[in-house]
Amino acid sequence: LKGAAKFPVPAKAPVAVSIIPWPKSVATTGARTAPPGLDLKPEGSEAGKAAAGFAGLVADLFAVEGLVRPASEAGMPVAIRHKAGLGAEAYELSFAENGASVEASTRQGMFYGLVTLGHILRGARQYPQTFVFPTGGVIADEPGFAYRGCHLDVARQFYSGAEVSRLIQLMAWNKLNKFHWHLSEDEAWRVEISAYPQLTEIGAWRGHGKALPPLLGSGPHPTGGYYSKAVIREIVALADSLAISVIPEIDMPGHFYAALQALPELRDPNETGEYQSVQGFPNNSLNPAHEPVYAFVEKVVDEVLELFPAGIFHLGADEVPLAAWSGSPLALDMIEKLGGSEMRKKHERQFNQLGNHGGADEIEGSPTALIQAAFIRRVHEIIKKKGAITGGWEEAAHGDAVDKDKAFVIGWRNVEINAELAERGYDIVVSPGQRYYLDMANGVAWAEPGAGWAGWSGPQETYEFESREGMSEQGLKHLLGVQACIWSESMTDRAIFDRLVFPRLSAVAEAGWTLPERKSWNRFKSLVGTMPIMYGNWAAE
Ligand code: TNX
Repeated sequence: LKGAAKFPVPAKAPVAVSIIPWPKSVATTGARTAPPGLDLKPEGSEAGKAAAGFAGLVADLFAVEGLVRPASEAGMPVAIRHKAGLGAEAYELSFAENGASVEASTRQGMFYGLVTLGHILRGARQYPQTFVFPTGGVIADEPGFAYRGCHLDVARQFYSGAEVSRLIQLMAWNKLNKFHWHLSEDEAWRVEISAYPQLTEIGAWRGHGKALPPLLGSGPHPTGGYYSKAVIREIVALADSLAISVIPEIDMPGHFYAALQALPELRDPNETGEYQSVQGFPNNSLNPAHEPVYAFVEKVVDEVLELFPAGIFHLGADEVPLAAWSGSPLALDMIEKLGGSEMRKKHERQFNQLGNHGGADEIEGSPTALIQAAFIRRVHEIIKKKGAITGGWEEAAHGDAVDKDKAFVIGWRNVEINAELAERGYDIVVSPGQRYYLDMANGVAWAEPGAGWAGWSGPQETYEFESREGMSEQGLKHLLGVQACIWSESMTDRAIFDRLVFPRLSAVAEAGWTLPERKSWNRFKSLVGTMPIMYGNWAAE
């Protein structure tokens, strides 16, 4: 053929393996045609669990590819066994002419070794001109951070249990290990609480006579929904099989409108006037001065911790309006008790003078902050009493309301806040809106969906952000890791979700796993096309 020379097939395949996030050390040798599926040969019960988790994962994510062979068919043998002395999530993956072995000291490490092998196999199979399957050598790997999270806001849009499971599977394929589940908001309450059925009967739905009028708030989600305890248990078990722990969030005291519509008795009965949240919700915050609130919170904490065995309760604490409770006699009395009559005067009918505010710095030293900190302290004590750790957004650190050794906070408003909080001794997870909020647009092109309050961030900007930068040696000791946050106001359909979440989820995952000196945008860019995304795979319930 005459024109054929113009499009030559590469004579020799480049020696490259496809892995995201990139491992600590890759010393593989040789190249062979991708083998048929893997024949997993676990030794011992932990190895068995890792193998089962992996086999289930690839069966769901890559149904037609058959990465793991059924027992009846011959695949490439993969030994999975215990090896002492490796770190909690570390593994060693060794290759031979016709076989591989995965060694780790934990089930998690074994699972990650298998995931790496799965990446290599898929790459070599699907792009044989680009990626190889090794015949020798070792990949020795472990993550740079212990906390590698992804958060999902299921209030602004409802995601079915199947959709949540699918996201968790994609997290596992990226070696993310913490699923932060944002279960309550102004717009909706999404978790079954037996003691208060109204929370979901009313608070999970909008429309006539329900928590929200159809058009108030963000996002058209006319039907709503919630997770039953049975569904949550299934999802938590799935996550566990994929080395992911689940962190539930009940956002308090702000962002509480739906629950307050369901349980109006939680309001100060004598409250007057209207204050607004930054998103325009009227009187949306749980009142720290109303005593029945604490019995309610204790019940919720109880039931939630019973559902989520990770032993972490994220209490939210973000964006309490500056004028919150300014028309509540109970709150004004509390402010006076804690801060004197001047404070009380400052707060009285504040809603007439000030607009909408969110963020810790804006409320610092304000009357609102005073009683918000008292609220967080009390809820923190409830959580501690149950033996659990408290999570919170950065505002939870306001007024030093939580014990630093029993809590962690997530910095979100800017890229500097994390260094400040770490310096003050808080364990922190880094999730700046500017880089890790996956609802922010990918760019400024006219057709890009997404929000813009924190600017835009393309995959490269997200990838290249380095959370360790600007941290002192002391601060680095408190840096737990990184988190991608999927806020859902913009996720009005699934194509938009995919456009916003992928591949930036993988970019954050690599930032969480791969040491800064091993990160490379060019390598990441050349590999990321092999990563599965949600598109086309949303299972209906
Ligand atoms: C700020 S981040 C919020 C959320 C919004 C998000 C949108 C945070 C703790 N609060 O309520 O969904 O921005 O980007």
